[in-house]
Amino acid sequence: MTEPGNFAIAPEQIVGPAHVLTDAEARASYETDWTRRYHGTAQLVVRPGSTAEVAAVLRLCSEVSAAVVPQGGNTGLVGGGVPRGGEVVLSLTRLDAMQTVDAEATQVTVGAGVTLARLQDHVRGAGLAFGVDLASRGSATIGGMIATNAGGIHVLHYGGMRAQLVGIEAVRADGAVLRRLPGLTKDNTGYDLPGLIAGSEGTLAVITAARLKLVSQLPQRAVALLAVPDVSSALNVLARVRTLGSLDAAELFFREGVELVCKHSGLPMPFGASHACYVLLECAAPQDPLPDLAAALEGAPFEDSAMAADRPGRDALWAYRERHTEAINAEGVPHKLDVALPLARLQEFAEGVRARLAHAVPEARAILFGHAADGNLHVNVLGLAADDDRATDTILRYVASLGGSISAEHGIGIAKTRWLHLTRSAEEIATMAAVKTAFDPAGLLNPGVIFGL
Ligand code: 2HG
Ligand code: ZN
Repeated sequence: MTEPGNFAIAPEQIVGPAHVLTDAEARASYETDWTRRYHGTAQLVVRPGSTAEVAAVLRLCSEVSAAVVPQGGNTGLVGGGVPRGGEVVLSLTRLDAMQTVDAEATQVTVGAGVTLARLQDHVRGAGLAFGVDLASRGSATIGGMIATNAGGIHVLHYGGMRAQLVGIEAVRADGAVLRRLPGLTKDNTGYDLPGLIAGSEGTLAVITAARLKLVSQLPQRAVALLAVPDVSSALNVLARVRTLGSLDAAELFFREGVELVCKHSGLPMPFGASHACYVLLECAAPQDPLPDLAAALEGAPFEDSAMAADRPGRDALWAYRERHTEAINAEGVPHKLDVALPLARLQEFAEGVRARLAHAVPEARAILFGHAADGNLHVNVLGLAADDDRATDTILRYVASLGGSISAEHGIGIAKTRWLHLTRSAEEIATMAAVKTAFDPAGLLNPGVIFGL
């Protein structure tokens, strides 16, 4: 690691003194992740205001081999956006410009630091919508969401962030700018560099802007919250509704999570009795989807239900799902896993993972919730020290044995590097490492992330 004084010129000369944070108090919020599990000391926090400034700062760091951790809204959950110790944190939140929506192409170009909520408001004003949505929309930035190929609640309808990407502007560690933003939906000219940078978790290049695909607004919405006995019943319900074509979200959660949400939010339990499992379905269409949704659910295996078509009613049902993350955080520092299973193994996993944990790590308290249609479950584990990996090891080995993914939508970060080999072959890991070297031969961008130190 280099000392600040070793830079050829002071970073302040590039970004201005107000945007280089050196004292501990000013750096603090950039040095700890949202869960409080991951933290490290940054040499500096630098906040560039343009792509040219990003390039100049990266060149400066590259000259003295200073490692760089790119950071967006700092909502990542795998420790990939905070320093491990001594790096320069490059905060991209000032890159928050949004171009006028291109209504003909149904695309927009925005800076990496634009939050998802601002993008959603901006495109709504032009009568369009963005295909990705997630609970941390107020803070998560577009650059960070691309870097992690974020998923969220509408993946079943529109795909994840990579699927929304028409073009990208990103800066390599050596300061070279890769700019491809013309908005061509068809362009098979060599390798898909934007697609490769998406999901690379800040290890290949620093994203500065993106050209994004937009989708039609579907103004009529209906939400159903159903209490079901188990995951198999939830999937049965899902299958009935999926054929409607208007299904926009299908979320799954369980008794422990709902109880925690109610405890920390003061919300009443959703139904009179407590139930083992809940599935929340949202349909969206140009015309009111509620009658079709209700008809599709007739005879489905649920124990209780609530439906809403108006905005306050829908938000009230969504709260039971969206408040899981904050309720868990209020209870302690969680270990967060983000796995996907083939749908046919989801019921087996939901039961088996609890049984395995009870046996191997009895003090672990697991809360499961997630995106039913994607087979994506968030396994949050409370009750363990930050460096106690026993639950993670038990769960990820089980996931791999069932043919699942150890990292469905949050990335590997530094949290899961030890287990990368469970679902990627030695040849695949070597090929990924060669790609990393091609972009960043000195290994200065987000060292330790994906591959480990
Ligand atoms: C969600 O689906 C996010 O709400 C966060 O992916 C999941 O907190 C988590 O583990
Ligand atoms: Zn999720």
